[in-house]
Amino acid sequence: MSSEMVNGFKLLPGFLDRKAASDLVRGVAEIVASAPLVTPHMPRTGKPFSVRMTNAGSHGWFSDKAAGYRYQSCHPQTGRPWPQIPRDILAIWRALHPGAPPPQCCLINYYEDPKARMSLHVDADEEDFSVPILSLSLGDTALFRIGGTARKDPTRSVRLASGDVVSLAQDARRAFHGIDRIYPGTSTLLAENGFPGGGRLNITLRRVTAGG
Ligand SMILES: O=C(O)CCC(=O)C(=O)O
Ligand SMILES: [Mn+2]
Repeated sequence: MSSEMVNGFKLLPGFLDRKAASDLVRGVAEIVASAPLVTPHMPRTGKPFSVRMTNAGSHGWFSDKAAGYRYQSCHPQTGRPWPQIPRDILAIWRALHPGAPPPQCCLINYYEDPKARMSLHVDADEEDFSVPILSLSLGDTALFRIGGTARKDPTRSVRLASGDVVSLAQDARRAFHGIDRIYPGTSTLLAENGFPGGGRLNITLRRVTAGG
């Protein structure tokens, strides 16, 4: 079914060149060394996510069976505060979202399992929807799907390759989206930069609290 792309969706193909992407992946490897990747679980059902996650920033997103979706200031296993958001990531945010308050959450999703995916959802745990979300794709290509602000709205699929950047503003900020699949072996970026299992990393930057 064809449909208009939801307003506020912006794709910047190849925004990050190989050098910038390699530097980012190495920065993520450093974050993972002090804040290990964790498997989140769905609220209530306790079903595990197929991606593993960690965070940088003052607000880390996490979910488990007992307490559900939330932001928290510390890593759920180590109890330590999340590492700071790397400067190169903050610079990308400033370049693409000039005038916006800085991101508080740098969520890192690791799609290592070739079958890893993320079901259709809205990023809705933030207080402020006026600030756009920025999403960086690194490593294997993924099939991203985005619809409208209602679950029944038609969706469009877009391939996100390594170095692609997506901004979700306006209606797209509240739109349903997800990752239907990754294409294993389409990039060597991760394997060459500290992630021997290869796969795909997604870095999602969000403003969490209102004001600022
Ligand atoms: O992996 C992606 O590109 C999407 C991630 C996402 O939607 C999220 O973490 O909320
Ligand atoms: Mn999302």
